[in-house]
Amino acid sequence: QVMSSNDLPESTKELLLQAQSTFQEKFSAKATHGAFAPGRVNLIGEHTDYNDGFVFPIAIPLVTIAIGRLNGEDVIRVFTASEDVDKPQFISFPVPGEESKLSPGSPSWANYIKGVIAHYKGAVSGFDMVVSTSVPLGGGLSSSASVEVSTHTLLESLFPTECSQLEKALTCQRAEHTFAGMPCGIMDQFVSAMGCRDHALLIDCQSKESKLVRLDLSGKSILIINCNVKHQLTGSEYPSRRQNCADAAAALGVPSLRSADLQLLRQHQSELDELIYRRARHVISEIRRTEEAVAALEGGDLETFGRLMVDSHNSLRDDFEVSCPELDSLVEIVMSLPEGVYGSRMTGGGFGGCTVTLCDTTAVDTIKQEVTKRYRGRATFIECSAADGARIIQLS
Ligand code: GAF
Repeated sequence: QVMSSNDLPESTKELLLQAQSTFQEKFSAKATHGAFAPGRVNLIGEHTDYNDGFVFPIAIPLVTIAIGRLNGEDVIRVFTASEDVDKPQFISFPVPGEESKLSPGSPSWANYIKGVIAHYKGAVSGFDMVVSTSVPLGGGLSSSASVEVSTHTLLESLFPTECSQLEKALTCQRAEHTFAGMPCGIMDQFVSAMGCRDHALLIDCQSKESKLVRLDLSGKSILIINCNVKHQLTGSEYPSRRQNCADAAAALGVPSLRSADLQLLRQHQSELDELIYRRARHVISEIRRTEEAVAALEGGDLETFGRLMVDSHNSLRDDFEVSCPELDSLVEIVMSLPEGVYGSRMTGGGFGGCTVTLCDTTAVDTIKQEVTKRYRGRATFIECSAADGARIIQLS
């Protein structure tokens, strides 16, 4: 999957040009190989991926660019153009081999890159690399997956090897587990690798099969609103939710919550801790909602799709407890508009980040005005379409 730099969307082209000039400046040479990988927004199916459930994300036109060049030495040098990362922005380390295994450390931004190099299927030799992104860092739009998948795609270009898209997503997920310490599911890396323009991706996280669902947005918009708050997620909350789900599945006697239904859950209610019961109720109902939402979209029923988005938000807020006052307030403001809004919900892991809203394009300005007037913090808006997944870029 190779794309000429001339065919890139304008915003990606601009980011690439900046990365190329940074590369020239830092390494006194021209980059010869390049790749990009997008961030994502999940339309519905939250905290279901690590329960073998369904998710329904799109890749977005915000991307990470990774460009590089073989350096003929036994060293890998990486510069990040992002300034709001822990310093230094430049690191170098020996090419991993028998004597020098890669390990995570500081600066933390480099762990995503080192992790992918460490787990890459092919043999790697020395190279120089610049990474640059337009995905807001820590904004719940999968900036980390886009760094991992763009790094992997650059490696595929520099060191070609047989590797399926699924293997690539799994390698990047493994990098995040082992080098960034985040026990994420497969959704973010999967859609960053396999997203497709004008389509959402229904991923069955049990079979790891996926289906593209056409997203006809004529007269409609997907509006992402960033609440610009990040409460701690990587720390303890995400792993503890995973544990709650594993405990629930064990108590219900099923391999994962995908195999349970609400009836089974109710039968076991008296033996379950109240918190575990609510966690499971979110996951089980969210898996069902996701299937219903996809069917509604395929049938052109946006009202039902929107209602399920709001049900999803309420369940994440009340049962799974991963929302926060800022996200709740954004959803409430948007849903209080009298017309033009189908649905709105928090998206991604939670505890900050973004909401996603499905609305008529004519309602976008009113939503922005209303949020700007009523939201207590500083919200930022991204109107987005469904974009392509990662590609190798043929540099001109
Ligand atoms: C984060 C994780 F990385 C995903 O795997 C997923 O679990 C998501 O939170 C919640 O749906 O983005």
